[in-house]
Amino acid sequence: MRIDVVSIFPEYLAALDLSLIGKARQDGLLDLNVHDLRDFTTDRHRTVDDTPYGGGAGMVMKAEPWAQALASVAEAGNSGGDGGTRPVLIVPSPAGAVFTQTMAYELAEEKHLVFACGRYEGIDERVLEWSGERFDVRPVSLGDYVLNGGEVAVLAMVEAIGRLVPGVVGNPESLVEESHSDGLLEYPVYTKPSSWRDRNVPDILLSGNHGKIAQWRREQQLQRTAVRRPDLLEKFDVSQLTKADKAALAAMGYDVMKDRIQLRG
Ligand code: JEH
Repeated sequence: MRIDVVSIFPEYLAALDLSLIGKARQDGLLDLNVHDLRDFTTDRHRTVDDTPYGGGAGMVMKAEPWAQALASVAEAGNSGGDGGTRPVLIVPSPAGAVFTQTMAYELAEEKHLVFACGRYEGIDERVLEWSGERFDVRPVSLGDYVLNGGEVAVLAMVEAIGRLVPGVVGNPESLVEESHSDGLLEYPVYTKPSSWRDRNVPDILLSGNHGKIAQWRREQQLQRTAVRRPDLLEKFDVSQLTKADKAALAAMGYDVMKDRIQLRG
């Protein structure tokens, strides 16, 4: 997979040289390229921003440097020149659709992703319209809170997507287990020693009974999700529930209906 990131703070993306994603780059699984937007300006001051039409606080990123940068990376990724699928342009924005694991799975299948990191009050809207000719454009938000720019969102998204590219995560079994648990929170984990400051690891995990352990972990997932993220439980696909799951939910005060899970009373 080829990934291009355009930013006025390319050093911000240096963290992608580390850890799993850095290893995947060394192994040739991810071809990650970071570009400085200012390299695509033509004026002496390398200007990337200007005042907003209609007034208001702050500055807006100018269209032309973005058009130059995006045309350049679209070209770079089209070395085959086969006119095949368009690259996906991901534009982090507080006004985007919230980035989800489902999006990460879908984007991990793409050949070429381009990330456009805005700053200030964002990028001139015409850049997104114009980009539609070359890219499949996706305005995406990391979540409902305000950041100062797109870079932190890109670090998170590249990590979430990159780890799903075949070969990037060393143990693909962990990805399979993860996908089976999608939509539920994780179960709690423990390591040695089995007794630490008067706190013991749950006996079941020391029992060696793998069937019982799997059942306990699943119950923990359901319980945690019910308490911490009831919104997830109410959206959960009922057809994924086993008989034991339904019994555990009933014991927690949930009614399992034909198409959804609902808190009783
Ligand atoms: C932020 C790209 C480019 C700051 C404020 C405003 C909110 C009401 N999850 C995310 N949060 N923020 C970003 C993001 C992602 N992905 C993000 C960015 C850029 C992504 C520039 N900024 C800074 C920025 C305007 N306010 C947005 N409004 C709903 C709380 C008030 C106005 C725009 C851009």
